[in-house]
Amino acid sequence: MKALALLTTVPSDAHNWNLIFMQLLLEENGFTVINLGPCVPYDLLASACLKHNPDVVVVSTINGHGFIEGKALITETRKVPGLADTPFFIGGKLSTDATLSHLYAVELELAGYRKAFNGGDGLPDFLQQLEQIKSRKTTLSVLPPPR
Ligand code: B12
Repeated sequence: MKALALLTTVPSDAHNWNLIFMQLLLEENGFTVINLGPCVPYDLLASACLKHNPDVVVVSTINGHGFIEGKALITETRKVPGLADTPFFIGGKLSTDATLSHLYAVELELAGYRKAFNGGDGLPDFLQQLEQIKSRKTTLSVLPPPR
């Protein structure tokens, strides 16, 4: 069975070509994708995670509010029982100040993202992370069920 990626963005972000790009990238790299579309409220994301139990959650945001709402997103979602360990990644244009975005990325990782990326430069690293998610799923699926 393919690994499942839940693709989302922050509540204020109305852009969607970035989401289409990420959906195609994830699909080309062997994932089934549920794309929640633009302007996703935190509670909708949490309920989608509980319903679909994704192997990874990918947040793509480019309107410049990612460093604020992305932090609120991970803080809110981590409070939900059952969602403490799901790997979350965030990327795009995290703020309107490109010179500060790498610092915001560190802040987002401290808040709970496995990794935060700025722009397209992080894509090779991101793809490596996806490989790890896929191989973990393969390993788990061949292990015998717990007694
Ligand atoms: C098209 C566009 C729009 C369209 C959106 C149409 C649509 N259906 O999506 C419209 C006109 C509606 C629009 C509106 C607005 N926009 Co606009 N928009 C753009 C524009 C020109 C292109 C965005 C795009 O589609 N890119 C194509 C995708 C494929 O590329 P990408 O998003 O950059 O994604 C790449 C990387 O960021 C990365 N990536 C993305 N997500 C992720 C996730 C992960 C995990 C990883 C690893 C990588 C990654 O990979 C992708 C490929 O390299 C950009 C400027 C630009 N040239 O980028 C401005 C831009 C994003 N918009 C901007 C703004 C400010 C707005 C508005 C607020 C304007 C306004 N005052 O109303 C509104 C937003 C409203 C809202 N609530 O969000 C700013 C954001 C500011 C910032 N971050 O610095 C930009 C950068 C323009 C600018 N230079 O000021 N916009």
